[in-house]
Amino acid sequence: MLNLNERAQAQFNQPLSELSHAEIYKILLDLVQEKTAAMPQNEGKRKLYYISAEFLIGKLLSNNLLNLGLYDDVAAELAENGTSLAEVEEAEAEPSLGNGGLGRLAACFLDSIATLGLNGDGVGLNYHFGLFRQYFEDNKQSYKPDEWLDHPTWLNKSDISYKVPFGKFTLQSTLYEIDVPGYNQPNVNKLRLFDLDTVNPEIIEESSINFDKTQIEENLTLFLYPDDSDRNGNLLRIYQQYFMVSNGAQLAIQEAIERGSNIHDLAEYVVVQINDTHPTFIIPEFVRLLTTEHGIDFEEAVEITRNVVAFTNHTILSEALEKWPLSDIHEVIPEIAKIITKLDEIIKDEFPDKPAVQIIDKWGTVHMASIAIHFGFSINGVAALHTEILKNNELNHFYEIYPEKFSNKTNGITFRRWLMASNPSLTNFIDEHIGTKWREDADLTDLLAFENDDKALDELRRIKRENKNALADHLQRTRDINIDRHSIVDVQIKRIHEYKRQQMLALYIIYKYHEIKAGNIPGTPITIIFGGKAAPAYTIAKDIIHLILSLSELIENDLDVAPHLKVVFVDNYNVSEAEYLIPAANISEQISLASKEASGTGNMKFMLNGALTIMTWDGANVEIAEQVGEENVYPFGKSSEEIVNLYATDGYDPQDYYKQERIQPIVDFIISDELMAYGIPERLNRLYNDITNKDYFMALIDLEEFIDVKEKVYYDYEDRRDWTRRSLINIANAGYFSADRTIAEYNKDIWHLDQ
Ligand code: 26Q
Repeated sequence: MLNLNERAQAQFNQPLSELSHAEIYKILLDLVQEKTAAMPQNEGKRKLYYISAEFLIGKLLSNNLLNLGLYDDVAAELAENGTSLAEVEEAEAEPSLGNGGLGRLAACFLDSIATLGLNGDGVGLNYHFGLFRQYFEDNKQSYKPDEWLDHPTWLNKSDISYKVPFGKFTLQSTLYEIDVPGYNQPNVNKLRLFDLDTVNPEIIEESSINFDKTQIEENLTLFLYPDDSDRNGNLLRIYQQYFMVSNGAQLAIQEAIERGSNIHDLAEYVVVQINDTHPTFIIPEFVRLLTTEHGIDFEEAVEITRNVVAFTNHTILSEALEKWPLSDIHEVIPEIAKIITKLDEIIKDEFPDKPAVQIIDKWGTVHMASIAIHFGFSINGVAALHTEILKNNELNHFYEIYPEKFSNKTNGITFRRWLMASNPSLTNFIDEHIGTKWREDADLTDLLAFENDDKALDELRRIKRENKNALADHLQRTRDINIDRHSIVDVQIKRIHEYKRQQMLALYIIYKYHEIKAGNIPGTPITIIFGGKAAPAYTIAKDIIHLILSLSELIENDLDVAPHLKVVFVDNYNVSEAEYLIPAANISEQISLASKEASGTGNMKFMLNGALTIMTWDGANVEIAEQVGEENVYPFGKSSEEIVNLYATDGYDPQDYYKQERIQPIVDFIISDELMAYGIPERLNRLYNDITNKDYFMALIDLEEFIDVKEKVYYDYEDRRDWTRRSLINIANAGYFSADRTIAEYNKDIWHLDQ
């Protein structure tokens, strides 16, 4: 018994049953904070700093209760008092500290690092308004600041603070910390978020996300990825990145010295994993700190740094590989610009005939990935296919020099959040059928024994139905959206990007709309759900949102079609929305253009929750098919080799596909009068022209095959028993995608922390 009622009396002078959700939330927040504050930190000579621009941690109450072993007791006491954790958690604001997969991966990793008892903290920034809060108006994406800090949070203010010297001024940081307990572990780690006391929300213009980009003291930690379409925006990003890494490096060095390092042996005490290139300035920053603050000569400082830093790459898209003009770096951080120039000289001396591996190119642009690969000791990709493409294509010049630095670490997800906390009915089902050992080792294969057990399959169907009801209630309560509770739930949730091909699913919707109009009624009504944000400066991505919202409205208003097909775009998609959507889904849309999705992690969450995957041969989809068997997924589309080859030979022309009989009317519908009644001509025309003339991410190349596979999927769903059987097989084979497995691999091959 936790005696929540006593706490209710002490804190609010009322019994628990009289308190609001927000008040109960506060009680539970305090309870958990007291527990974790009393737990010792993980220890060990060597410590990991996982440094990342994003930590998409989601709400923490359920997850922390679960990891601390308090979940069942709290749930029981709340039930006795007429409420539930789900209701209480509605009062928690989701921290807005991330954007997509890279940020959520960092959060899953923190959970696994703590669960494996490893000595490792996260390091990042405390963005006051996060990315942005997305809402829809006139079928368009609009923006608000995400005011998550106005609610009670898990942040604890520390007394740690560092001076960060920019060229023109010095800023003093404040460190906030969030405790990270592992599952059933006696010790905790921390997520450490640096901030600036002088940040001033007042500088944001009324009902917008615009602000004066030159007021660094006031704007530095306002937003994640502030608009960088002009020079001041670029400079602000450099200010942010340097502020993050300078604090991180100073923290790592100080703590290493406290644990006994004499600085020369820093690499025995510290390993820094940089999450994509955003924290790459930590390399020259270590060199600066070691030389100027700790009296080490330049050569040795470079050598020490090289043994401390490891780099994870999350993309092969060239536009996402960070490059900065040296002059911009010089303007913000002249000392760092000088060190980068010296590092570049080392590389130019060593590899005079290899311009592809240079740090500073002939236009004076600094390639951040080059710094990370030359001056880190490890580089890894995030899925087997992705790592092969890095080695053989994108980063081949580096692989030839440093084959020993390259490795693959296929991504994973924490089963604590993505199964135990978000899908308690399925969790109970698993416990009842195979016991609870899977909670430790993620091995679910014993479920395969129930493949033909009618009782178990019926139970599994009932769970999916319940989760659909929970989703339907949620959409109804939060957005006044009504979905058919008996429909097949088909979901694509991820950042909006052409390579992920939300537009291809939109084109399929146009196809299906006309099929239904023609009288071909699907056996079961279909609900297709999208969620995701478009980067504010990414015009085509915003046009894709507009197309989907316009289609949704058109279908809603068509009384012939509406009973059979519904299209929902969930606004402000985030971790909390995912926790409703994924357990309810029947179909997982993983349809990126082959070779472009580094891994995907949503794909793993859907599989674990019993959805069947429609997939291209891309990222970790390849490994999902390998684990579950090709007969239990729905693959289609061109292979990554074919696509890589098409890019190399400039061999794709959308007109070749547009002219196909089935395709042309679908694409033309984008600019039809019918759709224009709900859409904006400028946007729909722009998207139409892009798809028919450019289609850089080849939405049309796989459309024929996609339509056929979609039709097969809906047809197969009519055999509920066999569908549920394959759903069970998917769940049973998801164990490989546990982040605990991924983290064990990082530790064995890269970090070498004591356990
Ligand atoms: C780059 C240049 C300038 C400004 C911003 C950026 C930028 C910002 C965010 C580049 C990349 C990102 C985010 C990338 C991301 O989320 N990648 C995803 O990482 C997941 C975890 O490894 C993978 O599963 C996904 O496949 C990958 O898309």
